[in-house]
Amino acid sequence: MFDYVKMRPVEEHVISKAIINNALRLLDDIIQSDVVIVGAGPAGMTAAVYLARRGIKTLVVERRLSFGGGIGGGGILLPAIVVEEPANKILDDVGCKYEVYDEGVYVVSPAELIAKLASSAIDAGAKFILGVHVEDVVYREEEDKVKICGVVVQWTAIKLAQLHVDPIGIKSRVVVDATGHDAEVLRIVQKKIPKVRMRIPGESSMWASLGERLVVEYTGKVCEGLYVAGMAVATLHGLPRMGPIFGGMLLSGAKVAEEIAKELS
Ligand code: 48H
Repeated sequence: MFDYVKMRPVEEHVISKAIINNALRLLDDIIQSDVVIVGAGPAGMTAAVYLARRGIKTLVVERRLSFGGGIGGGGILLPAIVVEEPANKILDDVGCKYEVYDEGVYVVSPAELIAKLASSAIDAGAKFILGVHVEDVVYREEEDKVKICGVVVQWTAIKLAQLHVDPIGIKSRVVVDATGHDAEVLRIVQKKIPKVRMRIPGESSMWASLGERLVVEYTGKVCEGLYVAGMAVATLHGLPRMGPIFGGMLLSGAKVAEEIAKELS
């Protein structure tokens, strides 16, 4: 039992100093990472699990103050999502329970999936910063070839307040666009670095099984330093959407981690 009477009194300035010291140490560390993943949805968090488990210095930046992206909405807000094989192996890997609904078709609690993906990534050593919006990329050009070398970030609160505050740059060997339907990083590159010749047709209408297969198939490198995973793959390649089935998102995250690990090794 706890001794509820003997709570240690902590002065306000001590609380503030503890936060400032720790947060600045973290920011100083992550400002140069191997991989920056933009978006803490199912694809981004799965990629973070498998990158960090390989010992790769991984940072996830998420504009909201919470994990999970589209997982939490379930299907029309009903608290269940579907995962198909072989993505159940990823559920096993992060310790997320599931029920068998049909052969090779599983039902998962959105809250548990969010929690298990996030805690597995953190336990493996990935760092998360919430409330941070990626508004630009850092790039270099050598011999006519563009390389993405990092991201430019701003606090989401500053963005929402529409204040003019200059952002800061984070250096990384690889950036992953895991921003979901909007494919925000790819759209930045399309708009600001025309030399990459990015064409973004946008996702197509629903065809669950085809969308799931093709999202995984087309997951991978977009140009030097830039990879894409999850729903952003459908946006980039004009693939069908799939609704509240998440095997493709998880496998896409695992695949992008595998490909990046090969490149960085
Ligand atoms: C920082 C950003 C920025 C930014 C966005 O939407 P997500 O869940 O993306 P995926 O690809 O992991 O999963 C897609 C899935 O949730 C889904 O929507 C499906 C399967 N739909 C099928 C259908 O038919 O509709 O997560 C993306 C995350 C979110 O948390 C955003 O807040 C975040 O990225 N994000 N973070 N800077 N510029 N843009």
